Amino acid sequence: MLKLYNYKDLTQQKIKELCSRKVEDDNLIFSRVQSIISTVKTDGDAALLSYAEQFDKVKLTSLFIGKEELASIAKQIPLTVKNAIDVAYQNIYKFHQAQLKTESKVETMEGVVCWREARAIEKVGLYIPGGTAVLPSTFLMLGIPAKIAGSKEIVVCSPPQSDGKINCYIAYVATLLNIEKVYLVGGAQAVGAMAFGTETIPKIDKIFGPGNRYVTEAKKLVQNTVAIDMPAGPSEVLVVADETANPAFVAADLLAQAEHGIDSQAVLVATSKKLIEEVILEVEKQLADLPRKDIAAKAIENSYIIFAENLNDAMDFSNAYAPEHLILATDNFEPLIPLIINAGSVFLGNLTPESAGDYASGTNHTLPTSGFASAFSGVSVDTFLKKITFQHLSAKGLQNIGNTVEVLAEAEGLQAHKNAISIRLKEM
Ligand code: HSO
Ligand code: ZN
Repeated sequence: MLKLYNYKDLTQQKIKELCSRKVEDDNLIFSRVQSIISTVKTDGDAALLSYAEQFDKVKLTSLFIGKEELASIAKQIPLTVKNAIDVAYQNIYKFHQAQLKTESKVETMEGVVCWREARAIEKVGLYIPGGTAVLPSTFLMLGIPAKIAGSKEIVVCSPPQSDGKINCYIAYVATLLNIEKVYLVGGAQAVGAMAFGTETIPKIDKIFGPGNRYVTEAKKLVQNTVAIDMPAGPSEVLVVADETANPAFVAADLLAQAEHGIDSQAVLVATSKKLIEEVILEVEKQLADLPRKDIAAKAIENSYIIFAENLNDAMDFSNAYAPEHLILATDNFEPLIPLIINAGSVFLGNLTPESAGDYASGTNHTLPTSGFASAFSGVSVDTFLKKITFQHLSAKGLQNIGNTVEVLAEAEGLQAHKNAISIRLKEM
């Protein structure tokens, strides 16, 4: 069950160990993924069809589902789910729409004007996982910012079901986003196909989306050819709690994380021993009733609790861990906000579960894992944009800046740079 540590007793070495995400030997996955990618690169569609037989156990007659069929599959969606997806769509859309900002022009010297304009990455590839859990929510989280950014070509890959189709949730989200086609390709082969292109699947400029170890390894391997959103690992949560936290709520949050996969991690850092005892009991109680209890139990084995004497220590540990999700399970969360240095997404107070952000509050759930929250942001509209800088010099501007550039060019020994200024100044 959950291992318990006392923060005061932890050496720097032990903290480092607790913060390092365990990954088993990658060599086998690496060589398999390498071979899949090179086969897709050389054999194109034929490789994709054969991998579908091998991995998805389905003989595909087409590598994609077109718009009309998507619309007809989408009709099977139960009304309650359709309505829930509609609410999530609106909230995610609203939050991401607000990220589109134009920057003002800056006159750095009289006559010298500089500014930035955003342009969408034209061709983007979205990977929507299938496997043990099909995640239409991930489709919303990637598709909505792509649309808002204005990406022209949105290539969507998702593994086929055993009937060679996709489920009605994915189809419904595709219709909401006005997506032309969903390609029936999963795993490392999907990443290879989008990175290099095949007869059917267009080559894209940037790949987005989470996935299993194979997908993640594949994203790492194609980085010489395409951009990727961020390095991804198993999902994780860290809950900082004090005596105001509700043990049943905390246990539910830890288990929500644990059910994602056996290598997910759920960490509790609490300042109350009473709360810790109650959370341990609650985790056992709630776990017993979960349909995915086998998965969650394995992830819980891989998780731990730390007793910290105060919230400052708790926040220090959290920053060292750099969690993908940070839940502040305390009524008094305001003073803790400025103490947060590393986290992907933060959930404030006892009534804000991570699940809200996973699905529907508006924030994105594609977030940096494995400690990458120390240097990466989650997916947003920005992740689908490039920012291009512009500048314009008027005659006055050239006169004002000319000498500075000439002197610096001379100092660097770059005469041609200097000439590009001098030749113009002479004309004036
Ligand atoms: N917690 C996952 C996102 C997710 N949860 C999708 C449920 N569905 C990674 O942030
Ligand atoms: Zn989740």
